[in-house]
Amino acid sequence: MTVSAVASPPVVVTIGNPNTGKSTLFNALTGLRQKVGNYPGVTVEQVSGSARLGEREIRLVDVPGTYSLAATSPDEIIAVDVLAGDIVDLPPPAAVIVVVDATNLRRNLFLLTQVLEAAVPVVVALNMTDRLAATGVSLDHAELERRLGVPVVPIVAAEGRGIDDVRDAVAVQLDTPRIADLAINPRLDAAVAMLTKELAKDPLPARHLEVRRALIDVGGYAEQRLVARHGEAVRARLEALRSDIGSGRNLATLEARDRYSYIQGLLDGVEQRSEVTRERARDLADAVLNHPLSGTAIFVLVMALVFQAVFAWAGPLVDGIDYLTGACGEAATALLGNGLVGSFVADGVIAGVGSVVVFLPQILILFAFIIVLEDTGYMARAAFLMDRVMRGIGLSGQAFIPMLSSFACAVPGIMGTRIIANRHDRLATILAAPFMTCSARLPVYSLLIAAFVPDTRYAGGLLNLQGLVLLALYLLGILGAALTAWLVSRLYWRRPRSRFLLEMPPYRMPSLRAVLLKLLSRALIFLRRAGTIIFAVTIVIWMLASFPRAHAPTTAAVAAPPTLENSYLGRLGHGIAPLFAPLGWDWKVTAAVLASFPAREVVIAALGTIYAVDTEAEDGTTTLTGRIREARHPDGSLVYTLPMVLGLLIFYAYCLQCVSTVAVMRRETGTWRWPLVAWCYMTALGYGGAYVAYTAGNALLVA
Ligand SMILES: Nc1nc2c(ncn2[C@@H]2O[C@H](COP(=O)(O)OP(=O)(O)OP(=O)(O)O)[C@@H](O)[C@H]2O)c(=O)[nH]1
Ligand SMILES: [Mg+2]
Repeated sequence: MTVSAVASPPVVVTIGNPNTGKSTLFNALTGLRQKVGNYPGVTVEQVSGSARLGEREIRLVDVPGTYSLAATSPDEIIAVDVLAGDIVDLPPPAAVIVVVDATNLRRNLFLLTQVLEAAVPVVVALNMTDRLAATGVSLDHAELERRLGVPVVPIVAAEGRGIDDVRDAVAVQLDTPRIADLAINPRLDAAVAMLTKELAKDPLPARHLEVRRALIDVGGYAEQRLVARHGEAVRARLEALRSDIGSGRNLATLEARDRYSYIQGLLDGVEQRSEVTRERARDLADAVLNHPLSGTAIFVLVMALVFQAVFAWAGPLVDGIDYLTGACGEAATALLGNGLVGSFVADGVIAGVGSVVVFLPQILILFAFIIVLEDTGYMARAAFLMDRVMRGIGLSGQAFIPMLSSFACAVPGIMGTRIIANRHDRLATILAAPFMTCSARLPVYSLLIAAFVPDTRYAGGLLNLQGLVLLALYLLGILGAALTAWLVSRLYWRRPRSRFLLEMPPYRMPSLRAVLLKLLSRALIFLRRAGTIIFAVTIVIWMLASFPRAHAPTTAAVAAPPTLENSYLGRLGHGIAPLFAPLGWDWKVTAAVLASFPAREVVIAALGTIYAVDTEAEDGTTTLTGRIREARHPDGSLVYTLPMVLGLLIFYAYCLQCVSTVAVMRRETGTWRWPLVAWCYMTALGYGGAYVAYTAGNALLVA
């Protein structure tokens, strides 16, 4: 090291099995708010933040969970790369915190023993110790620490207990170099040492860890990397060493056998299990929820109730916000007058952005349910149930969690596909994900439903028609996703092979604080979009709708606003309208839909602004719902007829109107090909569906 080297903070990584609380610990140590959830595969990329250990600062890195260093899926590979120091701009870790689920030690220690084979300081964070009693396990952690030779710190990350002990232990370990002294298979260790030495002459020397994986995992990630770096000769060398060590037996099988017998020895006398009734309750609940019949029935019931709530509970709140934006608009007009500024604030900003913000309550209600269902562990049961269905349409069961996240937004959904190891399965999921009804579609659906679907109630008020229609639209999205996945898997002539490996998380009482925090972050995402992209598009629409100003022939000072028909927007809209006339749209709908291609909820803001500017259509109603109900074609017929509205809903269910999704598809597939294919395919499907609904609907109405 040169003297001039500026000390950048040492890197410490939290590594461990999925769903063990790594991100929870990371958040506690850094004060950040990474996503946490009660199912495996929540974290799919590495995230870093700084944390303080007394005087000292460290750079803490959170990575996706992995069961083994034999990484196969893109998210697991990230964990291994971070550990090996193979990430650009991220130095190799100076210490590793292995987060271990105390209630599931046997499986968790598998990864730990692999990490211990690297010469890096290790602290074991023994998490979930609050659940030990409930699962009937008692642990002698001091004895475990003695046997492992590295600090074992019992913690409850979710409640912040033991976090300072982790800080102290890491601080000590950072100053104590550790030699890899774990010897599980001496012959393998010797071969690893030998090959590492042989490859050390190359400009990019190989590390022990990587060589070990390359030897054990035939054709795996590590082998491919070694061959890419050191040439084809390595492959033959690996083969020779493998048959040497294993005498013909599979090294991966040997590894599992050796490690588990070592772990058996470690835990003997450390872990005591006793029969506990809580576990039996869990088994009973699982039997009911995972059963194809009772499980499906409960799932459908739960979902139906959730969608009821979206309309039933949000009503008063939506009315309140609607009233407020109306009042704000009127106040702005009263204050600023009917001139350019007044119109800009009232018709542009308030009518546009306000019309989208109105939908915040519904989005929050829907997410409150989804978050609670996730945190209790119910969603993982639903995922298990869907396994057969998913495989039937050509998706792997692992696709469930990414598809589920897509109900919020396709962007995290598509990133979540990193847990899928198989490339084709992953692609099918990426292409299917944008069909799931994201929260940006909810406002569009909700506006049209509130305006055109009567609030009829059934079953003594328990079910209402509006909620059922909304549920149907969600099912329409799922249908589109299923069709797409099926098509993709057909085109590739293959079916997913991998059995579903989702591990059942425990049932938990969700904490109010965690639920509220997640809701807050959803609300902020929504409002941020309203304040940026929606705001910007609204201004553009308002300008296009308010200019050019006609210059009065006399000396009158103020130029008169154009009629909407004669504005730039009107001329543009009229120009493009013929393209969408077959769907029954007038130029105003066309203009609003086109404006919403970058982000679909913009359509609401655009309609809000267009109808607000359109003074001729003014007839006393101030809400957007009222205005679209009254909108008419030049010949006096209503624009929003039932067939047209159905078509519009289908258009929004199927079109890929979201730049962020296109961008993340590009990033995750590494080419423009797939986002382009998806965009054309989805737009064609949306237009086609809308056309069929409109023409068939009209034909039925006439008949
Ligand atoms: N009972 C209990 N629950 C915990 C504890 N720590 C975390 N959890 C919960 O465990 C679940 C998983 O936590 P995460 O931090 O998302 O786990 P992770 O290891 O980052 O998971 P992946 O990113 O999917 O690998 C969440 O529901 C947490 O609230 C704990 O000490 N006790
Ligand atoms: Mg995580």
